[in-house]
Amino acid sequence: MPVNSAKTQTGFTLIELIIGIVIFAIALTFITSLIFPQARKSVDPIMQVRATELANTLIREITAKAYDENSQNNTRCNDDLNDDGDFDDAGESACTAIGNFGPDSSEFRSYPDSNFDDVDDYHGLQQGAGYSDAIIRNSLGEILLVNGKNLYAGFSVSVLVTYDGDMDGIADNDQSSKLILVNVTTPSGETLQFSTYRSNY
Ligand SMILES: [Ca+2]
Ligand SMILES: [Ca+2]
Ligand SMILES: [Ca+2]
Ligand SMILES: [Ca+2]
Repeated sequence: MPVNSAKTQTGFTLIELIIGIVIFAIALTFITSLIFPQARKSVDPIMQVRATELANTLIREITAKAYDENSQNNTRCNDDLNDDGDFDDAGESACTAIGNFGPDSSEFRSYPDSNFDDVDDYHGLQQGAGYSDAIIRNSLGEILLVNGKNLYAGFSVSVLVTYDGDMDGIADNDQSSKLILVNVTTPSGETLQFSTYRSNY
């Protein structure tokens, strides 16, 4: 009966092992450099969609308000009822001066008071990550929660309102339209700008 006389065991030497580890490390670096940018790219569209949702919600809320503080109760500001070229006669009121944009007296957009009632009250509104009001709130001033979690954690939003009567995107002194700019910054620091107009009708 033949017997295996010499059973040689082959293994890796230390040098081979080290070379193997180095090659593996290089391969891993190469693979992750291919995969991770793709992963990051696939996250950004989701953040963009959520930023768009947030901006749309806010724009709907703003455009549903009166054109101006002085346009309440079925009157329009800058309506020259007696055609004398000014807005200070019976039943008339001038639109808010640009310098007075922002919340009018006793107006807030926080909890429990959330009582903005015209478009330019939102001028200067800043909420979310990095701002003194670190919470993005709904129209009632409440934090936006889904299943107890902050729906827009890490997002921030800011609003600017100006007069832009000829609607060319550049502020002017024509008080017949207001340009509403909404900036939303995603948790990754990308800022998306949205805008809309509200006219004095
Ligand atoms: Ca008048
Ligand atoms: Ca107001
Ligand atoms: Ca106002
Ligand atoms: Ca303009």
